[in-house]
Amino acid sequence: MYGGGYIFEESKNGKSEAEDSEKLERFESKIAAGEKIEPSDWMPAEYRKQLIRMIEQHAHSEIIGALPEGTWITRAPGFRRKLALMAKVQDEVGHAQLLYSAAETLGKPREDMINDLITGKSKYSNVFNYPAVTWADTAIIAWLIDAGAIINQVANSKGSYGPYCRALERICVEESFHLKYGHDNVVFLATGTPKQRDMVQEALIRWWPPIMHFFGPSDKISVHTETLMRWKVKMASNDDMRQKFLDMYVPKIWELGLTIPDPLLKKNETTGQWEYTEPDWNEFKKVINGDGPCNKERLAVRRNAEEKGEWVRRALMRKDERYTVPFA
Ligand code: BYC
Repeated sequence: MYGGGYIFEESKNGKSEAEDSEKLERFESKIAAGEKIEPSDWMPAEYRKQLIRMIEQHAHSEIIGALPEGTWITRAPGFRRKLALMAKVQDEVGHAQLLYSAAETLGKPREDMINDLITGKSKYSNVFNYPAVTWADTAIIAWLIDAGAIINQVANSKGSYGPYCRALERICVEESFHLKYGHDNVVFLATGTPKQRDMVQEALIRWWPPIMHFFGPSDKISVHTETLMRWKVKMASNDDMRQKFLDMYVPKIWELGLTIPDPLLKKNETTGQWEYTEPDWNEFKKVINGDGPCNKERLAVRRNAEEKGEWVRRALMRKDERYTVPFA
């Protein structure tokens, strides 16, 4: 059972509320002590449900996230850029595999997760529903979206669920390479010809609003933050992660002489907080609910991959006599 709405996992098995409360207390004190929860440990059904939702969405984001950059492999400027981009895209798909495995430890089969992705039931990161119009868009994705992802993942790798934290640690190491690759690309363009500079500036203008959305809705309207932070699944709120990103990357962007398309963006030296134009949360909701510029295209590609790859899965799972190796 992975999707039940029960507060106490074992209430269905005839355990008394008192026993459940004891288990909940033990579970919460373990988390408070900084210990990891492992798949075979008792956990409240709501914790399981929230983890599946979040890890699954994260896995989908990696696999769909490979697509905007992936479309540039054939058009990368030069052999070295092509090799690096191929390796990055391959890494992102590998991250999805790690994350699907982590989510599977909570009881949801991978087939169900993929099915929920391609039927539009599950969400994935808003940012991947926008097109990579020019090569410079791939540079901005690799630098700034990977930077945002690292801020989120480094924090959450210190969280409470063992398999997710271990997957995040490994992912962060690879993401750091992606970030360096992205930064190198952006610096190259920003210090290049006027045309290259314009390209990267235009890409930054296109990607800034989705990047501000990337960290999730503001704390005032976030639905899950309170529960997730109480159980140390999320180690920082959406606004705190957004602030950290602005703190680390706005100076680096300005250093390159690029303009961020937000006239209100500035650090309030008294509060130490960045002030910015409130992101358009209606646009965000539209995009995460299937109505962004590329949602249909992204899911169509995934659906096609599922259909075309079915024979490979059948062969590997030895479900189809026609494709099994006779003497294996
Ligand atoms: N996009 O209550 P809230 C990568 C949804 S990939 C879409 O604040 P929560 C990369 C949220 O799911 C790495 N939906 O939620 C790959 C919820 O909807 P439901 C991507 C979003 O969970 C390839 C509703 O809004 N990183 O780096 O507390 C190439 C209310 O939100 C988004 C992850 O996936 C969003 N941005 O916090 C390059 C990190 N934000 O489920 C790079 C893992 C919110 O109630 N996820 N929603 O229908 C998280 O850390 C958290 O889920 C979030 C949101 C911080 C994103």
